[in-house]
Amino acid sequence: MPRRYPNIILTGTPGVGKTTTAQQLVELSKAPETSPASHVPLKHLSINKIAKEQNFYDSYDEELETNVVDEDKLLDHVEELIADGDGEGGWVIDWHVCDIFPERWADLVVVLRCEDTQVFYERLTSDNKAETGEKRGYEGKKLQENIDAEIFGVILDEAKEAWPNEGQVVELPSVQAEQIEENAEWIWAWCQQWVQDNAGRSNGVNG
Ligand code: DAT
Repeated sequence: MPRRYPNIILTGTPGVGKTTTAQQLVELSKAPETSPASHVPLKHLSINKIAKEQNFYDSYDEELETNVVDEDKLLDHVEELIADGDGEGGWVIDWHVCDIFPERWADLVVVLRCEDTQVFYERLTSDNKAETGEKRGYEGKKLQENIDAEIFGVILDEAKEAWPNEGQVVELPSVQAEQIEENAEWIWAWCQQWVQDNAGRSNGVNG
């Protein structure tokens, strides 16, 4: 059955602002001024959180100081989650990896970018993770690899390869604080438009 609400993958290098943006987006979708016609219930699906809670870790990469996720276990679990509620959609899937997800899971892939290297460096070394509030404190190889990945747009390339159709992948800048809200609003408007364009598909009405 077609989805009633769109699924979005929100991706980008760690520290670009995925969690903060996803949280704002979900808040926007709950705003009381939303009219019933434009009601799009969005749910934040943090893959980091799931991997941690379900302990989907395979091993630990000492060099990159990071847990390695068992992708098969993770995909099975997320597939079950998003099939819930008759697969009505409305999931905002937030992770720094996107190309392991099946193409059919997402109606839009948003890649957040922080192309100001100084700002990004400061975020990775000093900022707190929006997810847990803990210091990110990246250093050494982990810091360098993430900075390089952001400079070269690695995740954007991966997203474009996995979702090759025109308009499926959108790149949004996330350097300045006000861009968090602008991006959340842009995605929110896109969701409402999607629902309008797809109305009737899921209720048996054929135009
Ligand atoms: P991610 O989920 O991509 O790892 P995050 O949402 O945890 O990133 O954000 C990391 C930190 O950077 C957090 O302290 C909030 C801050 N931040 C994110 N996007 C920002 C932006 N556009 N401007 C200023 N600060 C931002």
